[in-house]
Amino acid sequence: MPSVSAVSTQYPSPDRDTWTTTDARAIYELPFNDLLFRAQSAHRENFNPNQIQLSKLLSIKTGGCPEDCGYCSQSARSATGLNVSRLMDVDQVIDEARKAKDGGATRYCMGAAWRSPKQRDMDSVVAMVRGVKALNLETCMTLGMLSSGQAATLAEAGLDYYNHNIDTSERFYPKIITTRSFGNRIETLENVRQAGIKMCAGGIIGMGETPEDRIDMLLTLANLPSPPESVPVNMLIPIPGSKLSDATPVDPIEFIRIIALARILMPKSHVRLSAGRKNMSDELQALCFFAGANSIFVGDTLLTAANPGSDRDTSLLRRLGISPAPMAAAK
Ligand code: SAM
Ligand code: DTB
Ligand code: SF4
Repeated sequence: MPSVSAVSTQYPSPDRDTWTTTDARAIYELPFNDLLFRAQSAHRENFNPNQIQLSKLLSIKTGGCPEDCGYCSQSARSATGLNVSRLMDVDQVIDEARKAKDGGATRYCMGAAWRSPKQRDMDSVVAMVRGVKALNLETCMTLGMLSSGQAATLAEAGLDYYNHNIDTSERFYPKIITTRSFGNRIETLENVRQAGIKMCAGGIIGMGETPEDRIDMLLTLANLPSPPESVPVNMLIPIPGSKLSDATPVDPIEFIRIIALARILMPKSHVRLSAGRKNMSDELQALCFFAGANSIFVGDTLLTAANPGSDRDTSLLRRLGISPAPMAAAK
């Protein structure tokens, strides 16, 4: 194991050169306490360590998706027994957003089980963005692949964030998804960035990938021309009937190491402890917050799967002395 001093302690300078694979692997392999100390130091330089951002998810169009993502409950190619629904009405989405705001969320994330939005759906999603923004919530959407024109339309509507995950390393990607490529994902991220929408991009841990795949996924994100403002790290929720229903659970210590590495490689980004918290102990979540995670999804449900819910989260945050972060000032 290398000591702290054996690894470069400088971030790429000034803030943004590229990180090398050698550096990232050496940081990941530091003794646990050195790794967490370094991650917590990077965290404190950039954020209030006792605040976390609260987001709420809503599935605005559930199931029947043509893509074959092996982890997902919503792929039409897996027998997950999910009820398929049409795109929700705009008013209903805005009502749900109001409830989320009352529950303390500052960002509202709307997800659709599409390969990409159809032109005929764009008016509705634009109306959703405008309506949710009018409630003084930050808006986020995840609708699959976007053309540059669609990204421009969403930017014009005032969309704050677009979520589009690279999910894993480029090498492991074809083992999980065959209906679109890693390159397709990067193209959409470029379209989002070009349109001036903030980027939310991360991935999933626990799909049978190696530690090197996890590290390479973070390196791809950190080395984008500008890294994502928001980095969701999901722990796989094994969905019965999906291809990954029997995936081997992740070692929690390795999971914490990945959160710490995300914090160090992308010191100014929000790192979201995303799907999978329901299966995590309070202690594991606490260590993830110490390692630099500073955002969560609140509420009983993610898109289709269960989340801890407000009683457990309120109790956990109170016991940790962590409070919800106020909404970022609009730029
Ligand atoms: N259809 C859109 C897309 O794929 O871009 C948006 C919705 S999709 C459900 C959003 C992300 O949720 C996926 O990219 C994946 O990272 C994450 N996700 C989906 N199912 C999951 C599961 N069972 N466990 C953990 N994360 C999951
Ligand atoms: C992300 O990285 N995680 C969220 C959000 N982006 C859209 C989705 C998690 C989905 C978990 C499985 C489900 O609810 O179906
Ligand atoms: Fe469809 Fe998104 Fe699920 Fe893939 S992750 S099957 S694109 S809803």
